[in-house]
Amino acid sequence: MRRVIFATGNEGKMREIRAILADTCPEILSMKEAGINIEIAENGKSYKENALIKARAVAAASGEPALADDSGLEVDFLNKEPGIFSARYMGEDTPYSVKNAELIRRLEGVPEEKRTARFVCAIAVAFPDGREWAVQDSLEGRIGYEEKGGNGFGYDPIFYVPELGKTTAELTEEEKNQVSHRGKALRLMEKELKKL
Ligand code: ITT
Repeated sequence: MRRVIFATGNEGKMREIRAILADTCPEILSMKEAGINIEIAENGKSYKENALIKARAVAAASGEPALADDSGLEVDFLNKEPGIFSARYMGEDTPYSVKNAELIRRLEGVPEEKRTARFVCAIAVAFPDGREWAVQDSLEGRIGYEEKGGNGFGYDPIFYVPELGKTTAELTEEEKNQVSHRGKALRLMEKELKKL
């Protein structure tokens, strides 16, 4: 697929997506670049449903193929909160330094082995002719005790990957894309798109 619109308003996601898909999809437009300015109600019950809602809306509005990402952080000790509500947790406009501090506070006194968490990412594609599907993958980790690292975005500074001994905010973008939920899900989607 040479040209595709990526249905996201999140700049952090967009940067990663462009790097991950650089080889197979040279022309990836953000919604802004494609001149699409629509409000999309993310009222699905799962990451895949929400990703499909976003991709479908943008394919319909543009008449072009659209990809979308719906992702989130699941903290096991908090019954998988914030999950699909990760962007809206404590309010969409609340700075991540505040959201991250609150998650750390809610895990105060919780031992290492119970701090397990994962990043989940669903990627959906929708074509103007109605064909659509979604894939999903994840990255396992633990919630740290303080913010670490200045790369990435969102919850990256508190998401510690034991195998790497670093948070995802301490990884370079390339390192993160190799192991991340988004990297894995996008590569799964790439494989499916190549079959078309
Ligand atoms: P769009 O819907 O416009 O794509 P959004 O930020 O609202 O942007 P989501 O509804 O999918 O996207 O929410 C995902 C949230 O999960 C995101 O805002 C971050 O808080 C968090 N998240 C997802 N992937 C992440 C990552 O790689 N690193 C850090 N936080 C991540």
